[in-house]
Amino acid sequence: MILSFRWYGESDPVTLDKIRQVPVLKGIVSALYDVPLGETWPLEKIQNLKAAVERKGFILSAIESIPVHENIKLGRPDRDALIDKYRASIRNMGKAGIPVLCYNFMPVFDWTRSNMAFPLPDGSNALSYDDVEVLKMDLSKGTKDLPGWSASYDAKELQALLDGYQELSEEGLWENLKYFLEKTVPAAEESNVKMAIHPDDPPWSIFGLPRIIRDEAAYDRFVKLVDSPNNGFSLCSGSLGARPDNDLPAMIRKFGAMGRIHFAHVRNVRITGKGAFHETAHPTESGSLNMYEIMKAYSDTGFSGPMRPDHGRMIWGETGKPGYGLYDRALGAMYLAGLWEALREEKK
Ligand SMILES: [Mn+2]
Repeated sequence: MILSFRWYGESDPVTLDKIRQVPVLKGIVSALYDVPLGETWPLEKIQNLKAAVERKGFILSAIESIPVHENIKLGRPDRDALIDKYRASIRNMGKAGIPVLCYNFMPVFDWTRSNMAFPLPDGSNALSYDDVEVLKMDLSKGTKDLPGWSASYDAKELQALLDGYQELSEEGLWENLKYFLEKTVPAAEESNVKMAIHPDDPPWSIFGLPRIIRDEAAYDRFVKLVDSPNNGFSLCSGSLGARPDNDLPAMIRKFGAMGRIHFAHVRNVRITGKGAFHETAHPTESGSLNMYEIMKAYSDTGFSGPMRPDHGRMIWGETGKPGYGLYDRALGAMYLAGLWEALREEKK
């Protein structure tokens, strides 16, 4: 297992110099943030990113993410041209020797929350989600007023997307995902890149949009879409764990044994009601998930890919990108490293 940390590039206030003072971290997970959506990632830029990470003593263990253009998800006429560019990005990743590509297939909204600074009893704050609050959000002005939403669609663009997905439905989205994978997985195979889809977050439909990568049944279906070891998962415990019916240790054992888990996001979450949860510190006692059993499942299945603490709380007065401060993620990394060391020692 390569314990890793997400870094948002040179403009991230959480610098590589800070990250390298967390003693257990070996890998960095990052992306190019200046390539327009839909364009091919240039080899030279990927190599420069890799060199910047390696200069500080890390390996670039995964790319998270190369975004998938909405027109690919919607199956619009220009999708073939867009997929060709995506394939070229995968080949360039392969040439640069980067082994894992995290991506997602969530329509319009990536991860979604109702409160970016939900107060916890200890005085820290974390991201939270509640279906009731999300239903009250006003989409009539586009995305600009939504919490944590950076890309912007104006009212007309957003409505066109919502209508497009309404018409497409869940089955249509599955078909378009299969189409995308049939074209990209062969490029990943040739390039020695493992494609790793991130689950939807939250793992259920929001705003009437189809969201399909949400539970074990979806994972079963996904691995069969294109039956290749290069077609696998970024298994995110915090995303999938917002559904009490997802048995995470069982899913890790099942898909880990199949060699389909290529990247692990490990964090805890507390379920507070139906369609409601908030993020927490990483330890088991902080939330609803048994982190020991999750880590034991990874250890027992011989997981060797990158793993990272996921979103952290904001603690000690830190401000910055919600979920991506330094302090609580560093605590999370230490906790995961401790569990891992104990599990490895027990095996000896
Ligand atoms: Mn995640």
